[in-house]
Amino acid sequence: MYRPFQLEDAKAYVRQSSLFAPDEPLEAQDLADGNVNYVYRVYNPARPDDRSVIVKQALPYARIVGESFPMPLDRARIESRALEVEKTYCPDLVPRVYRYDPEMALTLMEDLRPRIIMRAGLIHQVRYPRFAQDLGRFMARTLFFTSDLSLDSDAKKRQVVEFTNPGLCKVTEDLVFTHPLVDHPGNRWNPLIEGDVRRLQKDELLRAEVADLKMAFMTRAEALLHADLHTGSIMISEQDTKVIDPEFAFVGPMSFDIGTLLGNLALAWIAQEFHADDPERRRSYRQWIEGAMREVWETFSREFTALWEERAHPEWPRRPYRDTFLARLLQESAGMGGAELIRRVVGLAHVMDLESIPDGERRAVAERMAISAGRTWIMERRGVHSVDDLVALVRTARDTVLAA
Ligand code: SR1
Ligand code: MG
Repeated sequence: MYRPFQLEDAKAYVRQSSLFAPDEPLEAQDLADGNVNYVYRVYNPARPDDRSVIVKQALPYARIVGESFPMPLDRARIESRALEVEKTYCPDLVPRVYRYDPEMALTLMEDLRPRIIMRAGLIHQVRYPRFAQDLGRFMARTLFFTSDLSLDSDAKKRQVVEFTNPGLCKVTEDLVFTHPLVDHPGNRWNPLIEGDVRRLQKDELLRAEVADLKMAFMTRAEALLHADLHTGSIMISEQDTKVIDPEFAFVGPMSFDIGTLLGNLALAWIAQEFHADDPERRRSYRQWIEGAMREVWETFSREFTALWEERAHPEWPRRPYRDTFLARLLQESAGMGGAELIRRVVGLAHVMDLESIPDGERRAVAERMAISAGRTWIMERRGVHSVDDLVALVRTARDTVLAA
């Protein structure tokens, strides 16, 4: 029978898992810092660096909100299966799964220490030399090989069924696309930006564009998405990168993964206004983030193009259709990224990049930049032809807010 685990339950579970010797000493540590699940690390205190495992358990609700925010346990199945699929195409970029237990909605997986959550590194201006190429390749390969460009028509339809994830898709539909632009009790924001939020929520043209993006999210079964690909879903070091937490996975529009990632890099860029107090340090770190945004997209489009050229079903034409496809994909990614920028300021689930700015006035400045950049990424997306266009819109948002 399912029951939520406490620290001791996690230890006892691992003890009987045969991953450790019967007499091996074990300790457990609570690691949960995401929004939704329990996460424990169980380890041998005499050999903590090479004898450890992660116990991740889904709760029937979102951990940070409580029972008023139900979330299906089936997400543990979705996550373990998505990790298997991702491993097929990018074995070096995902954690190893040792066991999935459907009854306990629990997964035993590789402990990724000493890598850290990328968002924390970005806040402290850490540069990750492999990140952009790793994420560009991750998205190119997972999105290409799970799309109709690569899968047979019947296998693709079976994939849609297997990864039907209604509960978690609804969370995204609400939290990313619907709630931030209406008066919803789940929303929260810094009271100092009340006027900006109310203006945003009265913007009917913006609401129409976001409705169009939501329609794409809900109806376009293009490829198996990670579907929560923000910088909190990446564990990283200067040596390598792991993409974690694909519990929101479903078959949807590729632009959602690309846009979520670019939007979160833009949030990191904006938050440097206060995290990097020294102007030279700020300028140089922002330059690194801009380079990473560019390289993510360039690696993605180069590898995706090569796969299309060499591996796509012959039924799919190459050029000029491929060029049209990629141009549209970047524009729609801008829109998805814009929705992400806005919802992280106005919606239920905020991000540490901004939340860790202690002074409310200073945080409000960064939040206004995020709202303004998000709005222009959405409204002006049809004029976006490169990542430089997206960077330019973020810089304009910064300049406009600072000049006001
Ligand atoms: C209550 S869940 C809120 C958010 O956390 C996840 O990481 C997703 O981003 C979701 O929108
Ligand atoms: Mg997550």
